[in-house]
Amino acid sequence: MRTDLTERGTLIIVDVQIDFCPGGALAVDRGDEVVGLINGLSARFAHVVATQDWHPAGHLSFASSHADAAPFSVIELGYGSQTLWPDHCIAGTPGADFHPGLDLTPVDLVIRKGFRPTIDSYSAFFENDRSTPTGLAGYLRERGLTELAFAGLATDFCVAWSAMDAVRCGFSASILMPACRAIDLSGSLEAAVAALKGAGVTVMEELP
Ligand code: VGL
Ligand code: ZN
Repeated sequence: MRTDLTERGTLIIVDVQIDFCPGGALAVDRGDEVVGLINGLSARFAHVVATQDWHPAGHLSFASSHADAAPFSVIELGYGSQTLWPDHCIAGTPGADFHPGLDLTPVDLVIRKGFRPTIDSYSAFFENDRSTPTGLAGYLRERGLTELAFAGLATDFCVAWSAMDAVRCGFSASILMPACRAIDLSGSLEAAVAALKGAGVTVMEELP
């Protein structure tokens, strides 16, 4: 018998936090629109995990940590190129909280990322050196969870990097596009969607 993705799969809710919603420090256009859709999904998925961007003050990914650097400029760091962001999601501050409308009741695990001062972490699985693990792959494997669906913020950064790494780690991955919103810096959304499809991520234009 064919079962629905929601019955087999694990929903991974990416960074639905105050700073990524309108009015926040790194607001994603219409980012708050995902909240109700994600609540509807998480009530139906068998397993739910949420990620939380969680940076110390003075994090190396902040433009304010570099002399004369503008937010949204790109620099080279030891682990590769890094977009410099406005200060956001500082651990323990209100901006790092989940959106108040997000239903956390169905969430089995919250995984924080980006807490090391000198390395960013877009992906739920690895920091931006693409090799330091967050522990999420081990958690999912140990629980026998192999089929992952991603929703949240932002499509072209943390959602895309998470789904790419999921496939790299041997999971199957879908992105639920209606429940994601993008930052879209100089074509980053189009580039991300092409890369996702090339990597074998299922880009779903309708919700399951
Ligand atoms: C994110 C930029 C910086 C995201 C997090 O959640 O997509 N983007 N930190
Ligand atoms: Zn961040």
